[in-house]
Amino acid sequence: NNRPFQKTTINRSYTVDRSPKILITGGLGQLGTECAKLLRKNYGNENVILSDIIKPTEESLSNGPFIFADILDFKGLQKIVVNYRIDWLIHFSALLSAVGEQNVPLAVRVNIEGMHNVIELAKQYKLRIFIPSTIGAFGPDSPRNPTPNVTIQRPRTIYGVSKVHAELLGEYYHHKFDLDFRCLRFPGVISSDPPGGGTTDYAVAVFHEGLVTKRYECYLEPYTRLPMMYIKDCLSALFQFLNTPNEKLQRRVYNVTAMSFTPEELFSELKKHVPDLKISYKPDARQYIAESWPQVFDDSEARRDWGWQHKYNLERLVESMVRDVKKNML
Ligand code: AKB
Repeated sequence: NNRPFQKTTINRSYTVDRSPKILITGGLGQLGTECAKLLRKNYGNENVILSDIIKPTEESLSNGPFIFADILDFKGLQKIVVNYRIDWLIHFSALLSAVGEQNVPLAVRVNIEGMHNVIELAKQYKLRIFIPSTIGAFGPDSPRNPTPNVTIQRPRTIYGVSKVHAELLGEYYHHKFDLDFRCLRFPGVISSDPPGGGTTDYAVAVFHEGLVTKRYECYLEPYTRLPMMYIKDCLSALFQFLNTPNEKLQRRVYNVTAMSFTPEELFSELKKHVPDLKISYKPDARQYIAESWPQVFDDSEARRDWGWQHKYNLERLVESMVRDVKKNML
């Protein structure tokens, strides 16, 4: 292993001459596998444990440990933290916005009860804990263009409500118990791994369906502007933020983004690569969700406090996605 020797601040109280041991929950969702790859490159394969309750693919098993972990089972989580000597927890398990509306009781269990378990676990074992939040943590009363870091948050989805709850509980545990809670509000993330159940997913699905069938029926209106970012930017924000010393953080929850576009703007960029692509529009309930969310996300505080910078604009994003999806199709 040719990783540089690292001095790592494991939590506020101690710095050790070893890599942190990291557990990723909900590891088989949109971000987990790629996130594990990035962290393993930096901290070593054996130090990053991917977990989920669903069966892994060959790829998810390919470069490091994968284990079963149910976020609703507190004792099971304790066992993992102790047995693997976990230092950092990255908590991806969640039902996204559209699918959450279809099964509210399940979203309450996974997004709220599950989060209660991991945050309590992090407090008990003094873990650094990262929980992603989202543009979905805002609602129709929030300013939409731009949406600043601190403003009114009255979301109208259970997903949004659960994320505001996570933000507030994390901040509270930080102030009350000194928990090293960190949270980024992500926009729609675009990756070649399919997401599932989100409102921004059209911007992923169009690549998968469009490149194969040359057709795509969009469930949002052509003019619906939403903040977005390419997965590489999303994961580098996460990595950089996780490694920012506590003294630099002015807050525990930051907006991050890269760009904002409408379906129409994305499709016209994609048509440069797929000229015979046929688009039609059939808006559904997800339109109402999208219309209550930010159009332009103000992430100036993340840029100022810990140097966040995105690399991918719309043109580079489309170029990379076409390449990634074609590679996966072969
Ligand atoms: C969703 O659309 O639900 C997610 C998100 C923006 O958090 N992709």
